[in-house]
Amino acid sequence: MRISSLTLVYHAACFDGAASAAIFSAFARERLGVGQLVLARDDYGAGPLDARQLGPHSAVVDFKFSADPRVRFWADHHHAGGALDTADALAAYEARRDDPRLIFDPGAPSCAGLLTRELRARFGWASGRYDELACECDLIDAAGYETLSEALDLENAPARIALALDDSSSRDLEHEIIEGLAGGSAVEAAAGPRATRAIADALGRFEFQRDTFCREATISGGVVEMDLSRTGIARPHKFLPYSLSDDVVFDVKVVRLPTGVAIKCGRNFWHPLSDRMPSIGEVCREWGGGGHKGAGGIPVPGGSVEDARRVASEVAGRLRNYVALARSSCEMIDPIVSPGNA
Ligand SMILES: [Mn+2]
Repeated sequence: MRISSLTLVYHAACFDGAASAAIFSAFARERLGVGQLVLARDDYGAGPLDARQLGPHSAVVDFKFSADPRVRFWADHHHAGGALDTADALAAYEARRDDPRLIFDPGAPSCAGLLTRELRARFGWASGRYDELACECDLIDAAGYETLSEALDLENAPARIALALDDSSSRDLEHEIIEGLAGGSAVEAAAGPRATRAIADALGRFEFQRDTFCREATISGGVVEMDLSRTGIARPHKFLPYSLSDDVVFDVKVVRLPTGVAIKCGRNFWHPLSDRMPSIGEVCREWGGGGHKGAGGIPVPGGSVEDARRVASEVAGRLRNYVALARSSCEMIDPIVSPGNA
């Protein structure tokens, strides 16, 4: 079947979303004979997929499914609660379970990796030029770095593009990058005019965050606390707070968002105690928030900065208890590593 025009919805402000869109657009042109591709963005903040932007033939990558029959293709790796977020979407997915055009694996580290594998297996579309990009996405989207310094290394093109996308809401930038990545080279995608500017700006903001964190952070008992509400930083870098000291297991930040003040929390996967810590999303749930094991948030609806700081210090207190507990049980379980025997 030849499709003259296809609308491609991708996960906005995300390297894996852009890479998935790049790979799928190549598949659509080469394999489906699509003449015109219309790119549309959507993001997880805002309920179900925005059906207003769908065309008669649509594909969705790295983003949630929709029961709308115009969604012909779908690929996602987000957990089921996010990817199939409504009863309608879930029922429509179940009804089309055997449709090879629906690709879902919540265990896949990235959607781009999932797409390259499955487009090859299901449609015989093998394009080796995206294998490297898919590996980069597996690393970046699942934060699969061996060390914190690898996670904070911004010398390579994929990491720089990811930082710029993370920090931007520009459709034009995303489209330029998607087109660049479709060519198969992250280095070239990073060299486009919009990307060059966006990367320089993002690196500047990254350094500003580093300085600000050093100034605002209080570290105690394995937990770093920061009030960023007066710094203009609404989207603090996920891993940068862990570089403040070797002893950071968790971070708890007060931020000011357009919707009000909120608390953002994270867990440092590279800390030796991390594996024995509870999911930070579960901890946030106790204060009315949510998230997953590595990152969580708590809204403070209608609250003041002081309210948020109070909640943040309660959460931080709880997290310090978990760290202390793990440290003391570590001494009991394994006397070789206990400080008393060092
Ligand atoms: Mn993804």
